[in-house]
Amino acid sequence: MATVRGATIIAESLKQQGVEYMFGIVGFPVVPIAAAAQKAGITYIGMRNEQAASYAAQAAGYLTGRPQACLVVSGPGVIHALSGLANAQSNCWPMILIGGASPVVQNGRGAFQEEKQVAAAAGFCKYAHAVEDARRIPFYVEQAVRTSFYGRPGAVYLDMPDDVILQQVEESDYRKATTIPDAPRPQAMEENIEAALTALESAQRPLVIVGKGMAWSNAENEVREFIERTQLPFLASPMGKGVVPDEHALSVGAARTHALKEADVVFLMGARLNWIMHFGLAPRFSRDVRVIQLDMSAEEIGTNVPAEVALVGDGKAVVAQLNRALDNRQWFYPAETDWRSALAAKAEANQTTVQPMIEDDSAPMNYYRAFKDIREWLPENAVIVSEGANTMDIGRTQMPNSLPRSRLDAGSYGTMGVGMGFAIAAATVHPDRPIVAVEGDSGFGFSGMEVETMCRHKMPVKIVLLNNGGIGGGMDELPTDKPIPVSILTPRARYDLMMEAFGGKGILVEDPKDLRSALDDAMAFDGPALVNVLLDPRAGRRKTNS
Ligand SMILES: Cc1ncc(C[n+]2csc(CCOP(=O)(O)OP(=O)(O)O)c2C)c(N)n1
Ligand SMILES: [Mg+2]
Repeated sequence: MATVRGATIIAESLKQQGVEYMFGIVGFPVVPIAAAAQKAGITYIGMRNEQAASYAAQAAGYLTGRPQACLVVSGPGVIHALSGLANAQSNCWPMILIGGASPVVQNGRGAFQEEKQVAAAAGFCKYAHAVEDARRIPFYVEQAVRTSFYGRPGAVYLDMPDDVILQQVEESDYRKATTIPDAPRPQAMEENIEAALTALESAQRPLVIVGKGMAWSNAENEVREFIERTQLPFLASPMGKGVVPDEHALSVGAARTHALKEADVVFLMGARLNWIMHFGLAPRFSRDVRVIQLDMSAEEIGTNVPAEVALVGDGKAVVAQLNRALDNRQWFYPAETDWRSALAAKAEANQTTVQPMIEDDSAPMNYYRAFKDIREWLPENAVIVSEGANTMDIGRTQMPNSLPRSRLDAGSYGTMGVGMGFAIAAATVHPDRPIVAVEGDSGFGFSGMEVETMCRHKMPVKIVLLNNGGIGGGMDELPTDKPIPVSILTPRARYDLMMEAFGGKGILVEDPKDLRSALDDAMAFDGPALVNVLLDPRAGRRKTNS
């Protein structure tokens, strides 16, 4: 009778449950798992830090629709990866972390890299469990993977002790689990569908907010149809961008502040009223705003603002219900209203404010001038990764998305250091699409070593680094007569040479007149490239120098 090792059972179970990608760092005791995963046909990407690996796994999960794996060693490896669990939970993205663990027989003895891993992970997970016997691996993998992406997605953790990884079991002694079907797509109550449309019809100043829940549920066709048919003004949450193209005529993203403040009825589609949406509260929202809320999770309904109508269900299924219900109504939001005119006027005024910065060709350049060239250069089907403070916030307004699931940023948890892992995940999942990471110099630094991973795997990621020499701003030179201010980094640091060190292409840009050709050279290069764009260290959202 043939025997099988625990490592092989976990690799084959993961593959069977739709795990195609594994990001990690090997060492004790997980080397056999990584090797078995490769043998089982899972793509294994060896990374340089577990944080970045755990960020990569969750982005791959969001992009593929099923959890993808992160594999880490016991003790410090698991602890580093907790950042990824927390970020995935906050973003509602699926991922499975597999942590190696000390052998069960050494528990409590002070084993090498021994840690209370299940307890540590549990606080940042939907599900965390230790596997105590190799014969139970198919059961635990099925339960973990299913929990990760059914309902509201999130992180799960499995603890794999060394002796379970190495355990040899008879093939006849364990049973494979069944393959988990796609996630259920529950519909909302019919009466609530009607109530939602009636509430929208009663609005003077309606606004649809499209969140990343709609991107996750692949609802782009349904949401686009709904917006077209109702003619409702909409804006997107940061990662809801592209579900409906940002440049759609009904987008009021360019008048975001005004739209949120003055709307009388808000239809929250797969978005949360958390800090990103100013909690739905005054003064950023109208004090008596009425809310229609669509969410996968019933627990989310009413957070911060009571919902007038609750649509609990899958984004794609529920918007399809709304579209069908529209067949019986002759209603759409009229073409000419005071609300539309006010939003258009506001958008135009906002554009007028930033136009001089866009057109300012002086060196060193400002953010808006840099984004002018980046925007014209960006291919329409690019996956845009972004992190930083100004870099990310200004970039959100200056780089439009026309496709769903094509913007990955610091997200609900506001995490710096996610960008390189996200870019590696995007390059792995979408080898046919351009991957562009627009990074602040601080944001890049958290996981900058991952450029080696990109070079080793010849991933054609294009990094555009907006280098102002600091966290939100820098200095012309480091002071020699006083302590270095807390947010200051090295002025004009040569991050481009980091990319060159590993065989990628690095380009330094000091004058805006050279930016476009540098971007073109980066795109033409067959491999990873980093364009290091030196910005005015005092550049900001508003012009600070004359
Ligand atoms: C893990 C983590 N640590 C620290 C922070 C605090 N933080 C917010 S933005 C930021 C960096 C902003 O600087 P940069 O990336 O250079 O962008 P800039 O605003 O300068 O364009 C930091 C460190 C964070 N959000 N996440
Ligand atoms: Mg900076």
